[in-house]
Amino acid sequence: MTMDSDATINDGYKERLEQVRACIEKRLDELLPESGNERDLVALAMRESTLAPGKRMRPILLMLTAEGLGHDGTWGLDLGCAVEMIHAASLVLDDMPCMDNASLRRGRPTVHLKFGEDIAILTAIALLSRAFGVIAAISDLAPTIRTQLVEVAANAVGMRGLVRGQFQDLRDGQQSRRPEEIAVTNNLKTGVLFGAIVDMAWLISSAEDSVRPMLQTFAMELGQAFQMYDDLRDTCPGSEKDQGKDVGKSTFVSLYGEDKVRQQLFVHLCNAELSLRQVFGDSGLIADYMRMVFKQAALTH
Ligand code: GRG
Repeated sequence: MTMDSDATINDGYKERLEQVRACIEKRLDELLPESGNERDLVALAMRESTLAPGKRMRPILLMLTAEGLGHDGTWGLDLGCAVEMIHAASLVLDDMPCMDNASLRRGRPTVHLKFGEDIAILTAIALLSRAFGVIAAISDLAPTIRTQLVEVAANAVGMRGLVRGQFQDLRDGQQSRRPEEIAVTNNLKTGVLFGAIVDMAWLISSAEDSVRPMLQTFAMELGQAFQMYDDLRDTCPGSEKDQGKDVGKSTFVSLYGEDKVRQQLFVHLCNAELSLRQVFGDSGLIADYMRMVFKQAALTH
């Protein structure tokens, strides 16, 4: 995989990507409607935190994977939006004073700064329950599949995923950690949600059983790469979120330095692309998309 400009990306692919992105924005807007009451601060914060300009990487990945696996319906869109709400909830909590104490997210003041900590907590809980409600309400889907989708999402949020990853990061990240420990935490914080995304895509398509573990390998490699990218951004001025939040924390960047982390990131991306090829052959919309997202990680500053 090369991380050069997106001049290499086929125009048809770009157009498809923009269509997917536009569908996601529209559906999120529908799923989190304005309450019509300006005092309804939780509803407002749910909308603002989720609709704020994020990359939408998770719903895009879900829709592209489902499409690549042969799904031609609309289930991927609602699932993607549900995952984006879970992700938004995790960002609201992560930014709070008891965690990262951040002031900027997606280029805007964090939810607790704008609305207060009480509203931030309620917003995260409401987004999580909305996400599960959206999954459970997907119509025309076999009940056994729907139940599995709910289980996949629940595992990704709880003690097998985001919550455990965040707990490890908050408590163990203050001491020196072995590289294997950092990798486990990064997987829980970031890789497991990507794993849930590709598993959901697999569950709603009629792809063969054999591709499921390949998709998981792809997701875990992507998760490692993406958490490295996120850690590198911590020192990048001009980002859409706070810098310097990792000072004093044990991360791959503090352990190895930025240059080595960039090299490792590249290795994880190559591994991710290998797994993608095993599943999809050479037709690489997802690989193209990954290149676009990671292009910035190659920048020196
Ligand atoms: C109950 C959902 C829930 C979570 C509780 C707070 C928490 C546990 C977990 C947070 C874990 C965390 C902050 C992981 C980092 C994930 C990450 C790399 C975020 C940045 O993602 P981007 O760059 O953000 O895709 P945008 O804004 O573009 O969507």
